[in-house]
Amino acid sequence: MDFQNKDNEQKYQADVQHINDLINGSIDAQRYAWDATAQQCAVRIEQIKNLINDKVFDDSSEGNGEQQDIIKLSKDLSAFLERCASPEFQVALVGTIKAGKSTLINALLNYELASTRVTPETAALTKFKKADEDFVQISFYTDQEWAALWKSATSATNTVFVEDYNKLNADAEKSRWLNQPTQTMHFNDREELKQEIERRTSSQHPEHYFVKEVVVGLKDFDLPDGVVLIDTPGLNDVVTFRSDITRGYIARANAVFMCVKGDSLTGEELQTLQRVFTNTKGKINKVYVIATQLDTLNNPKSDWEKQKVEWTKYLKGDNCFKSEALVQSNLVPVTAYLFTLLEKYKDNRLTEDEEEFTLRPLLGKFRIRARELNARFAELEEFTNIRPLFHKLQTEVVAKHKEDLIDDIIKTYDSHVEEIKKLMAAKKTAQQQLIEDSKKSLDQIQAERDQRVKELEQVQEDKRELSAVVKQLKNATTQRVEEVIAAIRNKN
Ligand SMILES: Nc1nc2c(ncn2[C@@H]2O[C@H](COP(=O)(O)OP(=O)(O)OP(=O)(O)O)[C@@H](O)[C@H]2O)c(=O)[nH]1
Ligand SMILES: [Mg+2]
Repeated sequence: MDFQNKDNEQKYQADVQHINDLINGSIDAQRYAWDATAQQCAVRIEQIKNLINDKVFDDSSEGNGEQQDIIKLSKDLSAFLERCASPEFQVALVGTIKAGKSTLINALLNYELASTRVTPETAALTKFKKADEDFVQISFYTDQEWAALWKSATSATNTVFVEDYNKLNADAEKSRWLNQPTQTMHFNDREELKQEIERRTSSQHPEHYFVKEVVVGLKDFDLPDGVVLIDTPGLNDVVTFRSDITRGYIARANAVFMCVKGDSLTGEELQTLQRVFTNTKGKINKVYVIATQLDTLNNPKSDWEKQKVEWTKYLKGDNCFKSEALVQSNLVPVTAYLFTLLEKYKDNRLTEDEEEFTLRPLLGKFRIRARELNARFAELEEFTNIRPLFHKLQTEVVAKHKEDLIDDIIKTYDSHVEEIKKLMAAKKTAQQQLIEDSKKSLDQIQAERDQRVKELEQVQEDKRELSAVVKQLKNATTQRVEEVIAAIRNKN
């Protein structure tokens, strides 16, 4: 571009340099160093995000509607970068209220960390993962999120949420917790850690209403780094705001364990199953239907065999697994509570009461007398099926977790690149128009030039030119984004 005003030319050059700095500047590629492909994708996206977030790209003064799209895109790109920086392979345990999700998590962790109860219990999403030391991290709702949750709770036909909230006098606690920054507590003692989780997630405590998410880091978590087990509130939670969060996790999860009580594939369960399959399109083989609490059947072994035939008829259908073979491998029966009792018995951690009134009556279901327990321990443990499920989790579900994560990152990256390309094409057309317009105006001003006083003429000329410079600059920015995209294409 030819400049008549030296200052304008300098400004233009400085801004072009600024754009180049944004692209080549201070990106911390080490954040994404866990994998070379993820790093490449993340650095490219971060370059583009820096460009589109910069003030030279801001069209708001022109009232351009595309600015909203840019803001949304920028948010999506930030979320993508977060995923690239701390990748999580999520295994979500979902199901209706009281399906036994938390009890199953405890059996898989081999420690009763998630709180379980006969009444609706898990209110906040709880994530378990491997860490260098045991910790609990609590995040709280913001005012805005709370307003949305409260609206959802008060508009629900079922009033139980509001009644319980009032009963626990939770409103008096509200200001203490909303908007609080995330808190992290480290523990040396497992029981203390357990109490902390209970205090924050159990429906018995008023503050649980304001807890958005709990992350539990465990030293002896027996799954690879990056794998996260997620305990979720029931999908039939009366507050749709909360069940919607769980639904979001189903869509995002890398694998879903859908817990269904072994004695009840009822209408509600079927409906919930349906929703899970709808939300996990394309990942059917990563859905596991876990039949829970088999010991509650009158005759656990033979009753389950009969139930299984019935369940299979439904699950092999087009709305679910679409194949009987997949049902055979992905329908897994468990008895998590019995497993935990047996583990405690083996390690002498059962109280006398638990042994007498909880374990013994259960043995009756299997026609095992108390004195036969040691001899038939292995048979009972085998029936709980927890170890085979854990083995499946290790070998089938998370064995290729890194590859799956990268696959996911590449797919998301490609879809973002498509989105960026579309937005840039629209923007470029608009900018070309603006440049043409500003040149046309310049000619008009020149035609009137002779009629005006010389200095005034010069001032207006400079102003026009400056305007053209700004437009040109925006064009240059778009051009650079396109160049980055072209580089991406070459990479592919
Ligand atoms: N007998 C028996 N009881 C079980 C089993 N699993 C869970 N329970 C009981 O069922 C009740 C509900 O279990 P939870 O694990 O809290 O169920 P949940 O799905 O996490 O429930 P919410 O968090 O409220 O949705 C508790 O009283 C458990 O002790 C099992 O395998 N056998
Ligand atoms: Mg629970």
